[in-house]
Amino acid sequence: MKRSGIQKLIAGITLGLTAVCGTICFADNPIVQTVYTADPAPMVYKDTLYLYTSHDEDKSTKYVMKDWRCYSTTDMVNWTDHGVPLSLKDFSWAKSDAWAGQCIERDGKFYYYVPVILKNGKGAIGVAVSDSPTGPFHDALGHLLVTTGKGDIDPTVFIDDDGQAYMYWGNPKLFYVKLNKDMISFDTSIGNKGVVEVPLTVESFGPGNGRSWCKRDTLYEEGPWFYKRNGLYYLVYAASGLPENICYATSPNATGPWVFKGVIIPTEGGSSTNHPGLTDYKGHSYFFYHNDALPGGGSYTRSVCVEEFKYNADGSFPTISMSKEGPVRIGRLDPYTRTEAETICFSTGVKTEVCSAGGMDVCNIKNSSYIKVKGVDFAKGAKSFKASVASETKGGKIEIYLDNLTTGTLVGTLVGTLDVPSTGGAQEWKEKSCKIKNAKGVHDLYFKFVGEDGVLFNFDWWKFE
Ligand code: FUB
Repeated sequence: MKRSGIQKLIAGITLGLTAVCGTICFADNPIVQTVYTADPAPMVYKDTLYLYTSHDEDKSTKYVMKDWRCYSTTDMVNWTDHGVPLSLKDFSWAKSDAWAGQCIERDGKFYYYVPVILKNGKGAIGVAVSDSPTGPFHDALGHLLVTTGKGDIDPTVFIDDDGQAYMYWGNPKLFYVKLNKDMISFDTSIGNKGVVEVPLTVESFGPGNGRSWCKRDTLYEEGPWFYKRNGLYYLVYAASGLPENICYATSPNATGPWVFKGVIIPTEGGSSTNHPGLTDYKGHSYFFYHNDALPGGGSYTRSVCVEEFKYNADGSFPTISMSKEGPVRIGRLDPYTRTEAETICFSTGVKTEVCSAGGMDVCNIKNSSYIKVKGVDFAKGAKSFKASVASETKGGKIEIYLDNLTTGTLVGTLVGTLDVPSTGGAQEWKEKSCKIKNAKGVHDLYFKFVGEDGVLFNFDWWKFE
């Protein structure tokens, strides 16, 4: 079809902008677009950054949360979906509310601390364990780890240099225990049967602003994130009533007293909660949080985002703003090794599911949905593309673009088209390939899915040759 003059003009401007600022910037935040995620908890293990999240159900109007999710990256822009490593069903004694948790490694085992509601309606913290960061996790105790009956949510765990592990948690109170080396029991010789309540003083957590849904003397609300950096302990937390912002306190000791330091992320957007998760990775500092940025987003349909930041010289935080761009890419993706289709920088219209061939696959693929993969290094050039696909319908096509989609006024480079036939079943996997032209150097890669109405096919992995 011939493009009109105005379309040509817009396309020209688009190309000009592309030349100036690289590729057209499709947002990279939120990190996950296939489900709503909240309460981020990053963990670096070996050379990979794992991200654990809670999960808001689609169209939710309450905190209806049944499982936790896991994602990983090595470049801070492309995230691989590892599915559901832990769910409420794994705790036979729990009833509901799979809220904010944190996973930590000790001696090659991974311990996932999570809050749940018990069958008697009270809250508690449980702990699950796995030999792999991506699970599956199983209930480590067969019963709860700790309960005070006073808002037992949002556990955060840190292992100090001397090997002592601490777990802080709570809303509206703040508690900690000193975990034993086994990570599934705690020192009962301190506090009240081992549980120490942190004094919520104005000096430690800032003066209450009267905005809380119930009366608070300080800004502390929930979602503590506890860690140490350069000998200084940090408690970063969701604060200031609803809608929340994120504040922090520091201390020279793991157990306080804490000194209030101010706001890091001001209130922004339409989610009434926020939740911090921090880590350093490959020499960069990252702040994870959640907001309402995905279409359909709100207080109960949240999405995890990330920003890179630099600590000030005295260890204090700069103010951090929420962005659509997220952090700068810190690696390149090698397209000549098998890449899971669920390794995604940004996508629209697709979902993921457990794959019969192992791991996850991308499903719910419909006409015009797409996946973007950022920073793909084709080096001297690719000649062909191979993918594992399955279709119980008529199938469709994968159009492979570099730098942009070609859609509306956007112009990318179409380097190949893979025909996906019916394979006889939604999990009947077949490898299909097509020729590739002009794919050299580093590019953002787009898979645009094309076909008739309805679900076209599923997509497990891909590779260029
Ligand atoms: O996601 C449910 C709850 O909302 C979390 O546990 C809190 O931190 C808040 O984000």
